[in-house]
Formats: sequence, C-alpha cells, structure tokens
Amino acid sequence: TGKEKWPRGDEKVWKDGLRAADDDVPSITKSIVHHVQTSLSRQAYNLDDLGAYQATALSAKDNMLLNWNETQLAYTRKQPKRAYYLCIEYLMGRTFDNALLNLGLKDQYHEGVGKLGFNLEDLLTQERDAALGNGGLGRLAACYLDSSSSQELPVWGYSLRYKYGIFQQLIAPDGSQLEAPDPWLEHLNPFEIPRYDVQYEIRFYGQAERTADGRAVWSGGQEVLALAYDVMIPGYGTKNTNNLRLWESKPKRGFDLQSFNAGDYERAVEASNSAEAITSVLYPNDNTTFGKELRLKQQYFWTAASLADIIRRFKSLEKPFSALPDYAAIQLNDTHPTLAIPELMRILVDEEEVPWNSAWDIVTNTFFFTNHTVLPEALEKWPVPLFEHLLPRHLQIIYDINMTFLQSVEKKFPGDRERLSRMSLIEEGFPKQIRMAYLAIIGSRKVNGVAELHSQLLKATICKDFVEFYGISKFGNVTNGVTPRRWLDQCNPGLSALITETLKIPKSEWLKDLKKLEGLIKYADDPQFQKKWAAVKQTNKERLAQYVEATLGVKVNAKAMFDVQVKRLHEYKRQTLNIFGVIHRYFTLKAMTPEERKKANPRVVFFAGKAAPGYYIAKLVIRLIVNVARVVNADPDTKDYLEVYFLPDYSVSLAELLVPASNISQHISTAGTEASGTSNMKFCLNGGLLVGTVDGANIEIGEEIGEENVFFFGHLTEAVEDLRYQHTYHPVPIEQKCPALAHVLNEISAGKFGDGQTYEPLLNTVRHHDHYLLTEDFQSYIDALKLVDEAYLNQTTWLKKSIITCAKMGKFSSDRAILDYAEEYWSIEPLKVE
Ligand code: B1H
Repeated sequence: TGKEKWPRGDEKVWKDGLRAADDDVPSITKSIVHHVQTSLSRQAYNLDDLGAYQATALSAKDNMLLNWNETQLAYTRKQPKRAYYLCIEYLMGRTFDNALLNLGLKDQYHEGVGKLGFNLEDLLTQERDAALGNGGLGRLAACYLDSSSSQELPVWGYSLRYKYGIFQQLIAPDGSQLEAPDPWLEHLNPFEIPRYDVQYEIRFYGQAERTADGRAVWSGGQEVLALAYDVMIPGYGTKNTNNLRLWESKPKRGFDLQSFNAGDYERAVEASNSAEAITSVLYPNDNTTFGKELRLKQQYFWTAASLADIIRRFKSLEKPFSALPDYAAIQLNDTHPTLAIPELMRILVDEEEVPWNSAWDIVTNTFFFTNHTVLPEALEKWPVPLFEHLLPRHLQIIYDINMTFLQSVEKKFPGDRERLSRMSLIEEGFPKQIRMAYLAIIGSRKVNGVAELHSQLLKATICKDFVEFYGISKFGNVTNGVTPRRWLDQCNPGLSALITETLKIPKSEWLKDLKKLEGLIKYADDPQFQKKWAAVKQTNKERLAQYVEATLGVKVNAKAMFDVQVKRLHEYKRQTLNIFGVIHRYFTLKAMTPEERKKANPRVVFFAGKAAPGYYIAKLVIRLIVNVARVVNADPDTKDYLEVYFLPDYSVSLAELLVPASNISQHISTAGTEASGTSNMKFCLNGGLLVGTVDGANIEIGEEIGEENVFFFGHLTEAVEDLRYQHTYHPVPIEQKCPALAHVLNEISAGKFGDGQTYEPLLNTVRHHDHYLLTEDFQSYIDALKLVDEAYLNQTTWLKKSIITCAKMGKFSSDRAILDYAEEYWSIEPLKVE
C-alpha cells in the first residue's frame, strides 16, 4: 500500500545485516571460501578448477548484486524513462572475466585466488559460453547491454532462457559439419538469478470472441507459465548494473490430474512437456526465417511475458496509460518481437479498456524498430491459418490495424490499388501471409537500419512505399558498434596496456571515450612504438597458435601472416570466394620454382563459423575448406608459404582469441548484402587490416581510417542488379569470364580435394546464375590479395597502417551507438547510481 513501515522490525538490525562489497583481497578470499563451504557444500581438499571457478564466480556475483540492487532502487525511486531492448538472441559469451574487469576487481581476485592455490586464468576458462544467439544480431545486443550500463542508461534487455544454446559444431572425418546439443546449463550457472516471484500466464490457441467497441475476449486453449531469470549487466567503472531478463516456460499445472488418476501417465505429462518445449532450444538460423509453429510460440511467449512485466512496472507508477511513451521506449530488434505490437493493443483495448484509437497512439509512440537485413529469405512472414490457430485474437487485431491503415493510404493516394496491395499487412496468396516487417514499420515511432548503406537500401526497397506515405523523417540510421571493453581491453590486454602507457591517460578514460585512441596517430611512424605494437600482435598470434596446437594437434607457423575469416557460413558472405582464392594461391605456389617461392609472403588462413543445420550449400563449403586444408597442409612444397585451418565450433570465446591475432581479416560479402557486419570493427580495433567489399560498415570504416588503409575490391552495390540480370539473360561461360576461377572449379571437380562429385551442387551455384557474383569479383579479389602481400612485406608501412586503423576506430564503439539510440530514438537520459 506504500503506507507500511519499512523496513519491518528493527531498522538497526537490518542495517547491521547489510553487507559491503568484498573489494579487498582478504574479504574476497573469505567470500570465496564461504561459497565453497556453503553454496557448493564442498571442502578445500577435494576442490577442482570447476568448483573453484563456481565459488569465485559466486563471490563476484555477490558484488555485482549489490550494485544491481542499488541500480534498480534508483530506477524505482527516480522513475526515469526506461528503454527495453527486445531481442530473441543474446550472444553473451563468458561473463566472469568481463564482470571482474568492469568491477575493477580483476587484480584483487587474481591475488585472492592465487592465495587459495588456484590460477585465475585457468578458472576463467571453466566458464561455458552463454551462446543464446547465432551471430551478429545476438552479439550486437550483448554489446549494447554492456554500453547501456557503462553509459549509465536505464535499459533492460528481454529474451528467452534457452536450455540449449547454439549447437556445438563438430567436424566429421570426411570434413562435414556435425551438430551436437549445447547443454550449457548442465552445471550451476552462477550468473543467473531465478525470480520465482516474477511469473506470468501466457495463453495460446483458444477462441477470441468480439464484444463491443473493437474489444474481444480471448479464452480457452493452452496456458503456460513464464518464469523470470535475471542476468546482471555490470557497467564499466560505474555502479550502474542493468538487467537482462530471460523467460523460461513451465507448465501451469504440474501435470494433468485427470489423466493421471485414470492411469494414463503419458497423457498426464504431455501438456507439461509441450510447455517446456517452448524455451528448450534456440533456432539455429542466421539471416533466414524458419516458419515453424514452435518458433512463433517462442516469439509470442517472450513478447507477451516481457510486455506483461513492462506494463506491471508502469502501472505501479499510477499514471494514465497515455503516459506510457513518457516512461517506456521498447526497441524491436528485427521483426522477431513484432507481436509485441498487437499484444500491447490487446492489453490496452481488451484488458485496460483504452479506446482503440488512443491505444494505437500509445503503441506507435512506444515502439521503435531496427531492421538488420535486406535479404529476402530473412523477411519474416507467417501463414494466416497457422497464426490464426495459435493467436486468434492477435489476427483480429492485425486485421483491424490493417483496415485503418489502408484507409489512410487510400486517402493519401486515392485509387492507387496496387499501392494498397503492396502495403497491406496481408500478402495475398495461398495461404495468405502476414508481413511482419510492415507491421513493425507502421506500429513504430521510428525505423532504422544498422549502417549508412543499409539504411539507404532500406529506404529504397522494403520501406519505399512507407517513406512515401510517412515522409523520410520516420526512417533513420544508427551504425552498429562494438564494446571496447570486451573487444579490446579483455581480449587483448597487451594492446590495452600499450595504449594506456602511450596515451598517458587512465585506461578508464579512453575505454569510455574511444575517440581518444586518436592520440596514437602521432606515434604511427615511431620505430620504438611500432616495435612494441608488433610485439603485442606477435604474442597474440602465438597465443592462438597454442590454442590450435592444443585443439587440432598441429603446429602453426606464427611468423606467417595470419589471415582470418570468421562468421556464419552463408552464401552471401562468400567464404567460397576465400577458399577458391586459397586454391588459386596454392596452384600459383606449386607452379613456382623453390627460388621463386622464397619471395612469397607466407600466409596462414583461418576459417571458422557454423552453418545452419539445414543449409546444404553452406555445409558443403565447410567440407570443401576442411578438405582443401588437408591437401594443402600436407604438401611439403608449399607448406612454408601456405597453411589453411578450419577451427571448429566458433564462439564468442574463440573470437576473443582470433580477433587480436589477425594481421588481415576478410569481409567480402556481395555488395549490398551485409547490412553492417560487426567483426570487421573488432578486427580493425585490434590493429588488423581489412580486405573487403564496398559493403555494410566496411564503407564507414574506410571513411574513418582512410581508404589507403583498407583493401577494397569488387563491384559496387549499384552494379549488382544489372550483373544479375545479365547472368540470367546473357550468361557468359565461366571459362571466358574468369579463367582463373574456371581452373579452380575444374580442379575441384576433377577430385583434387577428394571426390569431386560431392562438390558439384556447390560449384553449380557459381556456374549457373552465380547469384552472389563470384565470377564477377574473383579477379579483383585476387588482385587485392596481391596488394596485401606486397604491403605486408614492408613491415614499416604495414605497422603504420595497423596503428592508424586502430587509432581511428573510435566511431565504432557501441557507446556511441547506444547514445544515438538514447538521444535520437528513445529519449532517455543517463541516471548515475551513486
Ligand atoms: C543479421 C539477422 C538475423 N541480420 C534472422 N539479420 C534470424 C535474421 O533467427 N533468425 O530468424 C537471425 C538473424 N542477423 C545481422 O545483424 C546482419 O547480417 C549483420 O550484417 C549485422 O551486423 C548484424 C547486427 O546488426
């Protein structure tokens, strides 16, 4: 009631019981031992690294919790407008190291753990990645949470607590990808807090009966419980600790008592199994939709629970609903949470009795929508029959929204029937389909893309009619960013220390104001500094080489140039271009005399990345890479000049080893296909140079660091459409168009890398149609790699490029990006927790 006395009982007793942070070594060791003894119920004499990790992590969690509590208290008291980031994936990776660095307690923990006879670095590797995401989209969400806490912005994330994250990738003896489950929760997860007091009932199926004034009653069907788990997000150098709330699905009643009593035990647990299935596994697709009912169930379960939570919090403020947009901004990260739009309408209209038009006003001032791809296969559409079965009330609401919307289009463009059918939320056909992107556009206050080119393309394609209807100001751009805490300080401590020593300012200053890296420019030519810079890179390369030796059992030549392409396997990302280039290089080296070879630039090419389990061509690419590696690495003629590795089971943690170790990284998508890319930013931030197409954020990286420091190649976006047209209507044989590539394909066919027959379906994608334009870009790709070789042979100019690249990456901090969202979109302000 707010009138009760707080705290209950004796205030002094409460105060005496409050604990302070364990921030000196003696309190840290004490708290670790306490957790060993009580939380784990174990003893000093039988404690292994896993147990020691768990106890130490629990101790760090206690420290984070104190900050978390204060942060949430400050939010409750000061009632700032908050932003909610709805993303169906969060690729968090490991938490422990990041938490210690952000808390500023790593040295103390290192010492404390040492006193207990353990090595902190060993304990850190005991933690399993939280891999609740596929690729860039999920990792971006994780970087944004780090930045929101670090910039003291009141932001919460919402997602699902998948029992199994992205599958574990294994490579079979024949080189093909195998998938195994990722049971990441099989041991204690020290960083999550179950909130048994935060549960909501979520309905599926049933029937919706319209009553009066556009309202309806939705009843029957299946009810499932959503249980909250909280993950703390510590800010860097601040107490502010935001929250990522993950929902787990549970049966509403343990089991069906009626069937149980009738002796039908299987039937009795059926419903509970189907409830638990909702959050059991992450869908392993990146940049493609997978129109399965269970996926739609996940989307509704998550958005409905999150909205119930947001609305409950808003209602505790006792404000009229019209004030919702003053207290909450909800970011729809891609179309996956678009159901939040009809769901908020349902809550407002059906449950809170807000009139339809006022409700729509509230909705369209609360939501913001970010699109992350223009690939047609990723455009989410749901068949009306499936949707109606699962969410009958939401279909009615979508139809009502559509009717009003199309009336206003008709008003603005009278008689333009084609426009109406283009812009309708419902696509005609068998079956009819709901266009989720359009629903997200019309239900949101603003829409943005994730890099300049991508945002331009959006306005010219998917959003074209909507730009004409709403005007251009509804459509913007926020170029992606990455957190320099994880992607420089944490993964590359050597470089971080060198930068701090050189800039002569505290680390905490440049890590939160990344433009300060520009202070390095004046040392770019300094031989002493270059030497130190090169030494850091060399150490990182050796660290990676050790990892490769430990996992693959092979010795890598760490003196060679390290050339890295790591990302999801996708045709548009063109790992094919890279592996065909490797084969071309191999043939070229083979054709040389030993004397000629001595002048070549030795190169180690690393690949890593997962293919969606159902993506046949992408899986063939992996198989080809592995088998090319097998042949090339076994050839004594070329061994000193070329090695190729496919590192299995790419993850955030593996990226933290690869990113700091690259001399060059490849971002070579067909122009106009990669919305932004974010690993390009990470590699450059760590002083790796970039070879890439004029696509996504590569372009802005080039603008920032200077085109002379990037190896650009390939056709531009404007050319792509024409080229594809020609491929379809005036195909030129590949032998004529690109003899070098034709030779590579023929040798693969001929069985140079194992049975050629295996690869025919892959090779045919290039021979026919060539949708991703390999035949058009191959020669200029090879030429670019030649320039890379020449540049690398002159280490002085190379190091200068490397230093300038890092120094000019300030724009790509996720702090800049999140502040853009905060100011230009959400209208939220920092709130410092004292
Ligand atoms: C990106 C996705 C994506 N764009 C559908 N779209 C998914 C789409 O499970 N699904 O259904 C999953 C992922 N992911 C990536 O987002 C872009 O390809 C990158 O270019 C971009 O950097 C990243 C972050 O904006």
